[in-house]
Amino acid sequence: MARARFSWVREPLSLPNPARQNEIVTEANSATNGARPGIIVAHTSDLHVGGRWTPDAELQNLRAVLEAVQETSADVLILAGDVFDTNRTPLPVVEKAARLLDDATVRIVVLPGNHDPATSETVYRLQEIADVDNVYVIGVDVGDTVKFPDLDLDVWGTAHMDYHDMSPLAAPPARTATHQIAVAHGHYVRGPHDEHRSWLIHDHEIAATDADYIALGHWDLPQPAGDGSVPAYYSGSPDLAKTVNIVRLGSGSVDVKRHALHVGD
Ligand SMILES: [Mn+2]
Repeated sequence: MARARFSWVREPLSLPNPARQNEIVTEANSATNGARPGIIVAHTSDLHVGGRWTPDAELQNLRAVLEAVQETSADVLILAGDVFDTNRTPLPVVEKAARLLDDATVRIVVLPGNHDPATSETVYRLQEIADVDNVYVIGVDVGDTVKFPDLDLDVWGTAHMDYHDMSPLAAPPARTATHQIAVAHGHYVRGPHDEHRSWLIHDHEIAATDADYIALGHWDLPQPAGDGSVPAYYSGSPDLAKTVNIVRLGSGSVDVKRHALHVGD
C-alpha cells in the first residue's frame, strides 16, 4: 500500500454553502483522475449524550454532526466512543438519539468507549438502537471489523467491553480491503508521564495498524497523535472542538480536515 500523504487543515469556521460543497466534490474527482471519487469519512467522538443537565441540549450535538455529514456528503460516519455518557441513559433520550441516527442516510460505525462499553447491559443492546439498520456497533452487532464492500473499505476497532483497562489498538488485522480505517478510544501516550493512565495507545501501535487513518476518541480536543507514520487524529468532542474531522481517502492519498459544526457557542 502506497504510503499516504496527509495534511491537517482547519477549515474556516464560516457556514458552508452549496458552492463550497461542489468544490469539494470536484477536488475529490480530480484527485483520482476522473475515477471513482474518493471515500469521504466523517469522524467524531465523545458526544456524551445523556450527560447534560438541560434536556434540550442532549441531542443538539448529534444533530449538528449529522448536518455536517450531509454538508460534506460523507459516505460513512465514525463515532469513536462515548457517544452516550452512560449505559444508564434515560430511555426517552436513547429513543430520540436512535430516531436521529435512523433518519440519517449515512452508514454509521459506533465504537463503544469507556462510558458506554459493550457490556450485557449496554445502551447499544436496547431495541431502540438495535433496530436502526444503518448503525453498526463494534463488539455488539459485529465483531471487530465493519466491512463496506461497495466502498472497498474496512473499519476495524476493539470495543471497550467492560469498565476495566484494555489496549485499544492491540493486534490489528491484516488489510483485506483497499481502504482500511482503525478506530480506537483511549489515551495517547505522549511520554512516560502518561503511562499511569488507562486504555493506552502507543506510537508503535499506531504505526503497526498500517491503516490509512486512525479515528481516535477519548480526548475532548482535536489533535494529531502518533509519530506521523500513520495519520491518527483525535476529533475532539463536538462541544469543545465545534468541528468534526472529514477524511477523504483517494487512491494513495489521505486528506484530513476539520469541518465546522453549527452548534451554539
Ligand atoms: Mn472516554
